[in-house]
Amino acid sequence: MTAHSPAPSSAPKPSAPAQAASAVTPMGWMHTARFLTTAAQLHHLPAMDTPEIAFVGRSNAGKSTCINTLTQKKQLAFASKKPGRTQHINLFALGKQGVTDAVLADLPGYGYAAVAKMDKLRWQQVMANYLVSRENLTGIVMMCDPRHGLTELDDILLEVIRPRVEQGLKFLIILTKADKLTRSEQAKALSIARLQAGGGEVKLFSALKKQGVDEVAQLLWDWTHPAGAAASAAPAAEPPEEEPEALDE
Ligand SMILES: Nc1nc2c(ncn2[C@@H]2O[C@H](COP(=O)(O)OP(=O)(O)OP(=O)(O)O)[C@@H](O)[C@H]2O)c(=O)[nH]1
Ligand SMILES: [Mg+2]
Repeated sequence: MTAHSPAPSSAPKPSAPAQAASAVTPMGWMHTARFLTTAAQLHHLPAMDTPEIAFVGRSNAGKSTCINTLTQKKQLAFASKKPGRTQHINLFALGKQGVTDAVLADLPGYGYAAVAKMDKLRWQQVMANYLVSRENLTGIVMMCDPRHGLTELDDILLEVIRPRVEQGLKFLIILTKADKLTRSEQAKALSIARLQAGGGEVKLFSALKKQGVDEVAQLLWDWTHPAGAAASAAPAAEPPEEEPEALDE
């Protein structure tokens, strides 16, 4: 594994002018998402100074689906019923063309039993290096299926990122597939995850019911536009809605 520079002591600042970002609501901003690049290895990722938000979590937790739901583009990130669908770090740009003001990173999931041991180790190393050394990383969204709760691998990841979270890296746990839980199960899952999140944010989310979509979009906007966070009251620029994608029954 190649060596990487140490983590920066503070999160990067948004590079685009605040007034460019203020033209849309968080949801309208999400809908500007477009594919940027894909990389199998860390050193293939372009160095950027734009705030980046990484989606991490167990295989099949719903990371790619969450990105597609937030951006309202059903085939932006590859989602699949088969675990292990995402095998590269895929980057998506947000903001108007030419004024990218944030990047979403869809990462391969971990904990998928059918992956060969060497591939697992290689991938864990790539991901740990990414999380520790990606300089423009501003926030981490950990996707967790509340029916399984946080697993041992999630705990290891939390340990890896803890120093950066203590230095100001934003952190959110999304409890996915909330449509599979009753209201009381949702409330219980939320309180358990809040205890495990150590003061970090936790939100329920369902791609099927579009639950939590606005809240997550708002939070990611706030993370990447600290100075312009109030601008979300401005009129929305929303593209037409797409057909829903096939979700787990
Ligand atoms: N019912 C329901 N199914 C969902 C939801 N989100 C994702 N799914 C389904 O869960 C499966 C896995 O979704 P993905 O988005 O591919 O999961 P992933 O975390 O990207 O998986 P890897 O790329 O393997 O790490 C797919 O069949 C999705 O349709 C949800 O909110 N509700
Ligand atoms: Mg995926």
